[in-house]
Amino acid sequence: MENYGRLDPATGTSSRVRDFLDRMDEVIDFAIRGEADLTVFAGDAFKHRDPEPTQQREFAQRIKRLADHMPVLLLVGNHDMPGQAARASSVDIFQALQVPGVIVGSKSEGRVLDTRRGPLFLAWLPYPMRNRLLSDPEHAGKSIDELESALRTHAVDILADLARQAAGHAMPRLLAAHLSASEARVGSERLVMLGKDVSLSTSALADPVWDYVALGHIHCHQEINHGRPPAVVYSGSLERIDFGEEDEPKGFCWVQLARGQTTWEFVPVAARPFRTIRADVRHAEDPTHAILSELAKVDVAGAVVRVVITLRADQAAAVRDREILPALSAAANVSLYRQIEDEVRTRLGHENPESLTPIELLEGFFRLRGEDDERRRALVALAGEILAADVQAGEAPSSTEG
Ligand SMILES: [Mn+2]
Repeated sequence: MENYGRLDPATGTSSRVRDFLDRMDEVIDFAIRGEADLTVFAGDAFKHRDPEPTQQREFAQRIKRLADHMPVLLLVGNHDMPGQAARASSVDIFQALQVPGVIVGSKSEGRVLDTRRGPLFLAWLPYPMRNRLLSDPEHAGKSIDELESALRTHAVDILADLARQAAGHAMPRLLAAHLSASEARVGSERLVMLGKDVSLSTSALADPVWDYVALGHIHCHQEINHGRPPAVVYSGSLERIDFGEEDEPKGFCWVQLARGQTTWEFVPVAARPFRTIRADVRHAEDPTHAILSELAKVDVAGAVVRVVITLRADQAAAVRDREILPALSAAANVSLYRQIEDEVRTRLGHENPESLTPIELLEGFFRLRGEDDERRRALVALAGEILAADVQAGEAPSSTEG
């Protein structure tokens, strides 16, 4: 993820990609220092399935360093996956080169893995992808809802089969999966995915046969089995993707895996902070002075910062960027947003915005932001789903499927 970054001429990579690599180094240093027996990477190595060579090299160097010390499972997430099954994922190269210690989880599987402190049963399920079902003639002509239901059944069947296999092994058992659990809180990745995502209920994952369930896909760290065994845990992303994740801690999970006695902890990493500073200066005599005094309250050192300034149209000339920006020189990245009172109405292109529906307002907002037609339609469709889901939740509070 390169947003809020700038190109670092010394290394040829985005400063934000460097942040992710630095966090990865933190995890690897911790794992090696702590003599970990296994590393589970729960998917989505890159933003796209065709990462640029520099990013591939930096990722590969780190995986190699880790794999020299312990086995590493690289689970394949949706961002790593090609649309067609015959094409390679962004991490298949590790399999092709048979890098010792690296297991690429491109197809679901369970196996006994020997580690320096003994064997465990390790199973994994990569992202359940709708496109893969489409190639099966059994599903030809099905609607999107029917496909979604078929895909969910398919994933649940695989999980049940992996659990049956695990039950035959009297040793610690770990399941890794890359998917949405319907009880999980989601954030900005909802927009990143821009499409419908099949979600499974936590009960399909929380089979007591497992000692720990490691999940990838959702950026927000959370445990979704309410503290009951097994822990079902999204480690979350190592860095923030956008301001929606401003208040989320970032890190990884350190697990002491034992049959029936697993313990785990969340270990925070030094992810780059994101800070939103709001300055409503509509009633200020000197708007620039008022903004500067808001800025002085916040530690912006090294942070990705956005300043949202609310002002009157006649104050525009009194907000002086050349005085504001130097006050933010310690920040890693700065964006200034001006919200001008009254202008909001005319910008929406409607004399009476109060008469617009929430969806129409949102459509107008995305238009103003300059989103292209295709993305705008996708965003509005997603918003429609979210609004509809809220209505459903209100009608049937006992339902956990959303
Ligand atoms: Mn994902």
